[in-house]
Amino acid sequence: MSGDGKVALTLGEAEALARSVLERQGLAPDHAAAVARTMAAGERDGCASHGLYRLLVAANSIAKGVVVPDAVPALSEPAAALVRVDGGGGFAQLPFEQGMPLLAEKARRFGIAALALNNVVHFAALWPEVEALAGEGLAALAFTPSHAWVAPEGGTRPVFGTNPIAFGWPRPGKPPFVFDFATSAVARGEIELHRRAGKPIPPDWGYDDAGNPSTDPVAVLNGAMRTFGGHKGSALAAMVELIAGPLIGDMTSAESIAADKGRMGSPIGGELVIAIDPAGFLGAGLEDHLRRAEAIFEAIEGQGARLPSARRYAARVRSEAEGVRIPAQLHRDISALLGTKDS
Ligand code: NDP
Ligand code: PYC
Repeated sequence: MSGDGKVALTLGEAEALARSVLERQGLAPDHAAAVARTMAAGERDGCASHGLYRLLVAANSIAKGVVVPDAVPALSEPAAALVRVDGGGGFAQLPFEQGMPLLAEKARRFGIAALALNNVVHFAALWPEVEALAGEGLAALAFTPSHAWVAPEGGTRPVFGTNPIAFGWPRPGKPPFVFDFATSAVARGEIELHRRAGKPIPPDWGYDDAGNPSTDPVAVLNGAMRTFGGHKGSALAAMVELIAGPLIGDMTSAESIAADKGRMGSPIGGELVIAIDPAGFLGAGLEDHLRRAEAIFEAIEGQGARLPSARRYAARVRSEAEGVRIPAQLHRDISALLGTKDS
């Protein structure tokens, strides 16, 4: 441990630690490997709320029987341009990895294709998925409901999940343009990190259970979170409920939290991923039009604003050179899951 209360890990150590913990908790090796990859990627890219911290969350979901630890994903093709992977109650990472190649192939064949993940448990960020698709030259969108923790604008009682929306856009010769954010003011994981650190939260993140704005993370976790951007985030959150819930035959956030039955597990339900091959519309004009798109990014960065994903990519470069540093208390809590003592 270093003087600043952090524990340093190489990226290899971070991923191996995650895999060992998950296997020790009873997750089948193929799931453990896929889940560990996404957690280590989150830590690497400076996304602490969806990095190694999620080992504590995943361990709880395994221990409480929320997730099926050895689920075998089942892939099907409901229509020519559609892929479905039934995750059998397991974590979402392996079903996504198994569905993505066929999704990409169909997007190239038809110009646009969609993947529904059903019956999965979701604790993760969505950017690894849209970034992977954009890395294949496809534009991609991903949506998933979560648990009903978020009040609609104008109300104070939870209806929506934190319902993230992610988008990826391929850039010639550059890492993809990616954004990924909750439709709540902030991801719930961020409030949980404030609770762990004993820090107050901004008053516009949520309400206590009496419907009053609160800076106490525990009060807001027990009350209701707020949407981002008022009625606009509220409408987007409703859209995510619909297109990644009933549209794909899966749960809403209210149904997910009811199915959880107080176990405090990660959300259960579905995810919708849409992939679009720019060549489908553009044909021979592909390169010219992708170049025009670059002008948008230049206009943003040219005035000193940053692109979403720029922070992550910079963190990635740093982590690849220096490894990552996690809070010592988090390292202790993770080590406890291995049944070992850290020093
Ligand atoms: P943020 O509010 O931090 O927003 C994240 C997005 O906005 C990122 O793409 C980020 O880019 C970009 N961004 C942030 N600041 C700026 C800026 N100043 N200029 C330009 N772009 C900016 O994230 P959230 O708290 O809303 O969500 C965090 C994560 O939580 C997401 O990855 C999401 O998928 C995950 N989540 C998962 C859920 C699930 O059910 N599975 C539910 C809710 C959230 P950068 O990364 O480069 O900073
Ligand atoms: O941080 O809101 C969140 C979240 C929910 C599920 C996974 N992350």
